[in-house]
Amino acid sequence: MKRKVVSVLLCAAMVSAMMVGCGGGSAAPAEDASAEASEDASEEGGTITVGFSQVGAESDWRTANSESMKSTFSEENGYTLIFDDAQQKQENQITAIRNFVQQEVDYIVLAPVTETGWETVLQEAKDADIPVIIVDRMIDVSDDSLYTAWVGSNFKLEGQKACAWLQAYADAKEMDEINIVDIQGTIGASAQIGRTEAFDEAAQANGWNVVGQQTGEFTQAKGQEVMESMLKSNDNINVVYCENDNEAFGAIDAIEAAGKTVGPDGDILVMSFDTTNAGITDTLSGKIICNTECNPLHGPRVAEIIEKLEAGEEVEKQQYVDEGIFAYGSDVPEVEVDGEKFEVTEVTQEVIDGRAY
Ligand code: GYE
Repeated sequence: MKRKVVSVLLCAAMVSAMMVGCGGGSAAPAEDASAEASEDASEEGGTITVGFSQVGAESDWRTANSESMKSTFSEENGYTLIFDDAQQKQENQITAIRNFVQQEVDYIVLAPVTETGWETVLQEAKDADIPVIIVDRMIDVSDDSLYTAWVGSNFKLEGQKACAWLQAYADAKEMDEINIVDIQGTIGASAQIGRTEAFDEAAQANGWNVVGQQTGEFTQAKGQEVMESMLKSNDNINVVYCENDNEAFGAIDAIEAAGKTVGPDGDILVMSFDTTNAGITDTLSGKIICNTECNPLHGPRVAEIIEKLEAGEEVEKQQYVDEGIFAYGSDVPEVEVDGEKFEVTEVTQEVIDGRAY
């Protein structure tokens, strides 16, 4: 993949020296395409250039994911990474992809903010013969040839595991009723669609009383705001299903500020997804009673796909990551979804210390 190295080196030098873009387009923030990296690349006789359009920096999960991508696609691993933070806006991602096409990168990696609206820009990448790898959330396109491969989580299954845990916990604790709020993720993102779908189905099947359902945009600030307003209008909430850890942190702040308590012996059970380090630490204390894993370490997985493509090998079109479910205490040792059993890990300090993120 040496053919594009010269233009990439020129581009990286231009971006770092003048903060302008290449090929007439506007500059994508190219924090990793430093002149230093370029010099090393030229010494080594060429690297693989990856343009990565990241959703944003909305959550701890996202930070861990960005770090995984940056440490994998490093110059010492033979890559030049052009990293673009889209600040949770699809239009920024579309601009970034167009810049990557102009810069003639070797691969485009896209973590899409929402599922729809990608046809036009991905057709442009296809016309330029640049393979596109989708990571984390999925895209909804009628033509599968618009991307080469996808790797990410089974978000519906994550939600189903979490909901199965709640019903089993409610049975074990003989809870009379479940008055539950769903603080959703970014509407239209696969992680929201899957987790909400599982929630809606479980609420209906188990007769939970859904007190409220509103997006918290996967952020702590919005999670707090939504929980505050839900608490003002409802006195009976006893469970909150947060679609990620950062929303849970915000919800806990709102609950405590309202003079209520969280935890196994408190007023409200807080559930969450991601199992980030801070999230699972709150599960150790019971503040987050159940935390369903969503693994952010996609860098090596994407690199494996690229290495196979470089070697001319076939790659799987879609790959799901294996994930666990973690809880405070051992009231529910396992959950069952569609006949399949999943062990629930009781969080201890050893469990936290033994994790990779
Ligand atoms: O759960 C959330 C992040 O798409 C899996 O996005 C990702 C989700 C993750 O903001 O914390």
